[in-house]
Amino acid sequence: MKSYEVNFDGLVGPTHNYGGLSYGNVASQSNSQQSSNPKEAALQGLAKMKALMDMGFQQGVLAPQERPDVAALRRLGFAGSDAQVIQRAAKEAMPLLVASCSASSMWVANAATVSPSADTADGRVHFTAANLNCKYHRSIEHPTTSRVLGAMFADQQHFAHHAALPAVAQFGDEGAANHTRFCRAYGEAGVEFFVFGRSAFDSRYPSPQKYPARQTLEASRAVARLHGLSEEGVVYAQQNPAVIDQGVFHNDVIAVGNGEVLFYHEDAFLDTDRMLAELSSKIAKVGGKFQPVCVPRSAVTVDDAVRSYLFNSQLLSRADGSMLLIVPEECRGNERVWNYLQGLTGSGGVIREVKVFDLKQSMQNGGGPACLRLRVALNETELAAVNPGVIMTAPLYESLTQWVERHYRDRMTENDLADPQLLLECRSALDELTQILKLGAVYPFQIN
Ligand code: SUG
Repeated sequence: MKSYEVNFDGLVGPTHNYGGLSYGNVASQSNSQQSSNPKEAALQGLAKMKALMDMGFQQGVLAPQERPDVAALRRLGFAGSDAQVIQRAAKEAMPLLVASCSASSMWVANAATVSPSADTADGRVHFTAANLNCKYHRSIEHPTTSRVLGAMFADQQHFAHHAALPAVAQFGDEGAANHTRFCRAYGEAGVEFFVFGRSAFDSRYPSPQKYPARQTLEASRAVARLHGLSEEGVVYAQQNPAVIDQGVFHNDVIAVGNGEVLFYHEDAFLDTDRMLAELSSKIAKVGGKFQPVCVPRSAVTVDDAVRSYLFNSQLLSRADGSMLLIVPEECRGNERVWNYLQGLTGSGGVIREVKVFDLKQSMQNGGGPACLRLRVALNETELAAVNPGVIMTAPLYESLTQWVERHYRDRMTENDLADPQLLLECRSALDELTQILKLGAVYPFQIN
């Protein structure tokens, strides 16, 4: 049976703004309070989805969330009508209003961890929504994420959904951004690679000194258990705490894998040799030949990687077995990175081509091509069981583009977030979106 990697990209929501909310994420910190352009952000994302679809890749779309999140503000004690809740929060606690307006759900690599059916004990595709518990503005995403994923992958014969892990730092879980799967073919058993930043219960693992390590070993192990993965099909590795302290807040800022290939920076991991040996032997057991591609620090520094987002790229398999790397424009702007990429694609290795995309609006908050997509490996039968409303087609691209043109503002600052009119605009846009994507009622304003 045929199988595919389907990339579901997060559609940027109408409140996209630069709130400076993510300590440890260099771009979010340095662009704090700049004015954003939600319309451009959404169109940049849609252009990437369309381009990948046109290249013959399977492409889907994941809906944004209801923002401002008035219900979250009510839980923090702001009362009255919806407009009053927003006005009171703006007056008394602007940072909380900003957090409740973040369009951060666009980075769907953090929406969930997904294990394909070939790896799981019950033969279903498993999803665990990420609790994103390290940052308040992201911790409020998972209930709606679960409803949206449930509406996209509704067929219980093929899809199993797990609620987010307990919402405490000891189980901090950031989803697929710290998870990679290696396999020979998408429909065959693979090896799932979980990268954690610290251990909550075992002091033998070092922690970063400056910035938070968002993913714990205990969270990764819990997800592997929930998904019914076998010991032989899993490898755990620790991120180098020193790179977390340089702004590598997720593993997908310093490594990306696909098929039998791991493209990573020399400084990405602790105990790299042991990790490579374990990956190699476990991948061999499922019939594959592991191909690590290490980028030396002498060619690209960690700082170059953080600024250019070289590793936050999409590594895609082409029909002839070679691979294509989708990188952000910022890679072309960095001479060392761009030279490295020219050498890489010209070397006759597995990565043959690089394609560049302008995702500046998302990049300025620390979200590159890989952050914007959730990978779901599906066989033909499972793909047919996905809600067809969320699979990208030329007509869907047209209607989403027109929907963005109709509903989105082209400028957003902190003052705009305090405008109660914005809430009404967002709700009417999202109401229409659920009809376009055939999701049914998934937003709090539609179900309460
Ligand atoms: O969680 N930025 C996101 C970026 C997530 C990137 N995802 C992956 N690497 N997979 C984060 O730090 C910034 C929001 C703001 O500051 O307005 C933000 O949430």
